[in-house]
Amino acid sequence: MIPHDPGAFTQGLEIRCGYLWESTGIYGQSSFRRTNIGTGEVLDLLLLPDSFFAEGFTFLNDSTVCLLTWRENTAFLLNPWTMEIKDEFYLNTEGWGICYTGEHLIQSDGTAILRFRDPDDFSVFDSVSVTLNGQPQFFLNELEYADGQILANQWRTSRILFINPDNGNVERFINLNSVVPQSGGVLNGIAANADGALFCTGKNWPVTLIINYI
Ligand SMILES: [Ca+2]
Repeated sequence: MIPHDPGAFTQGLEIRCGYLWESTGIYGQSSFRRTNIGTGEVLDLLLLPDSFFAEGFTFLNDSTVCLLTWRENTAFLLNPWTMEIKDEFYLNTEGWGICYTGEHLIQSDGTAILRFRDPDDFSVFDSVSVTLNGQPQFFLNELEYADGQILANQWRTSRILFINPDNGNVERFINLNSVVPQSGGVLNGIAANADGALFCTGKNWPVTLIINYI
């Protein structure tokens, strides 16, 4: 495990270009951060205007990040190296989590539905309902795309679902209950690296856990 800023109300986590990137929520405190992947030290930070509550994010390429907001109907495009907002899309749902397959964006809104969006104009072209043994899985939150599967953290649980993007079936899940730190809030940050490690943190957690998920 590595240290994590306990003041960070984590909403999204992703590994890119050798750094661990994070978004945090709360009106007046919402941020996007570049952190040291080995120490958790915050190296750079963009603070959003007070009227926006940041949610999940994902990289579209090495120099473009798509960052959701919760109820502000806005998805920002920003440059993670200059921390400048470059553009924005209209978001017609609540924003919770988002990941990128390399071809399209997949977005959650707190329900059991995942929407597939075109990265060029953010339009929805498909969606799946996520089920486990036929039962809808609500509160899908922070997402990650790895090994052709969608990984989803289910809000208010320590479960990470492994979802088949073709049909929404949960193929398996892991539960981090036994390793979640005593202090802090819910699990809300999952980021996979290329070696099969999953970095997991949560709202105001003092640490980021590193687990093997394969
Ligand atoms: Ca993620």
